[in-house]
Amino acid sequence: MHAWPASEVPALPGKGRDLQIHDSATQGTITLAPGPVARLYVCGITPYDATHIGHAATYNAFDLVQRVWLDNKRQVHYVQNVTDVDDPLLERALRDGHDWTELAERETALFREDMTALRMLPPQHYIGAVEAIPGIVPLVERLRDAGAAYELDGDVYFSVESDPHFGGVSHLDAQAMRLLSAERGGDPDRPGKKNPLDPMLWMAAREGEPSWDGASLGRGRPGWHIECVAIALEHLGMGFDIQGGGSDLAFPHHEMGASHAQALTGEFPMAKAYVHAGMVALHGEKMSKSKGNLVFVSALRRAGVDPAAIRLALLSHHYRANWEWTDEVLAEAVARLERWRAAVSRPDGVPADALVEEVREALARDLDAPAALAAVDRWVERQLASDETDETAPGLVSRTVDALLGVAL
Ligand code: 5CA
Ligand code: ZN
Repeated sequence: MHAWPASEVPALPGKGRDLQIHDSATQGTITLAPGPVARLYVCGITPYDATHIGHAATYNAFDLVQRVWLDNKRQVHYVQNVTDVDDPLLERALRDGHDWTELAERETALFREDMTALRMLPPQHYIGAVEAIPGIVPLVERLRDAGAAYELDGDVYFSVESDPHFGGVSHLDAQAMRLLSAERGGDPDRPGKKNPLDPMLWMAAREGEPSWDGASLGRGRPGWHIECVAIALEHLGMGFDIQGGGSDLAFPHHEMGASHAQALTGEFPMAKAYVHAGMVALHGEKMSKSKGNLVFVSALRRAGVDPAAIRLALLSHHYRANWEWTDEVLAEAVARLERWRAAVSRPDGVPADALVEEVREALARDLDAPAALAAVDRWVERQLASDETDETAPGLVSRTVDALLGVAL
């Protein structure tokens, strides 16, 4: 699949710091020291509805990761998937009488437009589940042949008991796992499973549903977790720096992915850091496609909201916080954008070298975007009140805000 065009990232004087980031697996903040090429995998959308503010907030967090690394003079090798065949997508297509491939293509195209408008840097590899199937099948066969998977009425399940580290990403107890498994795509109550939590690796073809050649597995389609493992291992390899997504992916998705990879390679965990963004809510409940309480990025854009203001609204919350989208959040961001633009539109002003370091420091410290915004706010306030004459200052601030926060002033 093709991704979307990259906005330019201006180079800043000097060099940024190493990224410190909260890792769910070790339950603490770790300093990542990637090689010259940092490796990032971010779980992509299931394209059955448009990009909402919750998605945008999560992708914003990982866009900041890229920007910190780029400023730290690393190259970034970034991979993202599109779950373009899965139960919720097929169910939505059936409900609305649409062709499932057309639905997936349409929503993926809209996602690309939204990401471009928000200045999110694109992945180098943007891979759909369907196109990954030829790589998924041999992995499932290997898991089965190694005794880490078993068959149940033609479907193939992964045995969580084959992984001694199981639980090491999400640290949940068995009861919590069981509840979340039922909520998030699992089938803990299906009779015949070795462990209720065991996730499906390969689903045998169902009447009326799309299916693909699975070699010795028979016709069918892939499970969700093995999709991301296959794509990540093919394009990044084991031990990449970050696997990212919203906190609702810690269990079962990232837990199961780490287990699949452990069973395949003997190594744990697949990523050096498991990074999870908080959930954005609307009217007191998590924004979700299944509940339908959504604010779409595309709808805001159509209503004339500047994408830079949407981005500032996302940045005004720490990525790990759970927060609520309200009209006030957006109104504050619109006002902030106006103030910042007024401040940099002067031909000269307050020297900004210290500001560059403050923004760098805030972001390198577990992506503290609110602290970065506060630092820019302080410069803006002084700038709007002062008669200093540093001619490089407004340009430097614009470049800093663009390069590190993805906001075009
Ligand atoms: N295709 C899978 C990942 S492989 C999937 O979870 N797709 S998704 O469309 O449901 O979600 C895409 C990303 O947005 C995930 O990282 C998910 O955790 C995140 N996300 C979904 N809802 C919210 C929300 N309300 N707030 C923050 N992030 C969210
Ligand atoms: Zn994923």
